[in-house]
Amino acid sequence: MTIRTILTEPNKILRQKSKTVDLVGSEEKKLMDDMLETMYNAKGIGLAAIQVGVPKRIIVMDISKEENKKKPLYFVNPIIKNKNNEFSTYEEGCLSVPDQFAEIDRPSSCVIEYLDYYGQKKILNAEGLLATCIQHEMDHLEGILFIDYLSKLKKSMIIKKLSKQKKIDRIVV
Ligand code: GNR
Ligand code: NI
Repeated sequence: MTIRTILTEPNKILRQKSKTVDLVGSEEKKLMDDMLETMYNAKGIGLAAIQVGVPKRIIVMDISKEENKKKPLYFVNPIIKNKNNEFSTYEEGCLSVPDQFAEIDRPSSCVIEYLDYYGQKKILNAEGLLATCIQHEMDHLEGILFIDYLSKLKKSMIIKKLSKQKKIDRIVV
């Protein structure tokens, strides 16, 4: 397994729409293994393939709290079958928007149909943090970031900060 580089905003690749996976083969499994290791290494709870520059509809997640009881989840070609009319608010962050956090409203629960690591069709009824995270990840598949839900002013301030930080990193590294 290999830790891959996580792309950060501003980066046009993050705005690409990811493509449906035809078959969950060895290449996809290797990608999912790498994504999981990359996510754990970055202390994240979810990661979409586009965040490592691969425009495939693949997501890995692990919302388990205990370090020694890992519960990796793999989602290929996820589709939202149903979502609650009620919303809940979570303070969201994103590995592609480093050190920035904002309260975002999303449907409080949803039903997801997807293929698992073995290409088997599954249905998941998600609520709480799981529902929030899967919706955040599925936004990545459409090229959407959580900052897109903020006011134009807040969003532009965040992008400006991140661009400046990138310039500093370039000089230091
Ligand atoms: O690690 C992450 N934490 C998080 C917290 C609240 C809502 C969504 C997330 S996902 C994020 C990892 C990430 O950027 N996934 O795309
Ligand atoms: Ni994210």
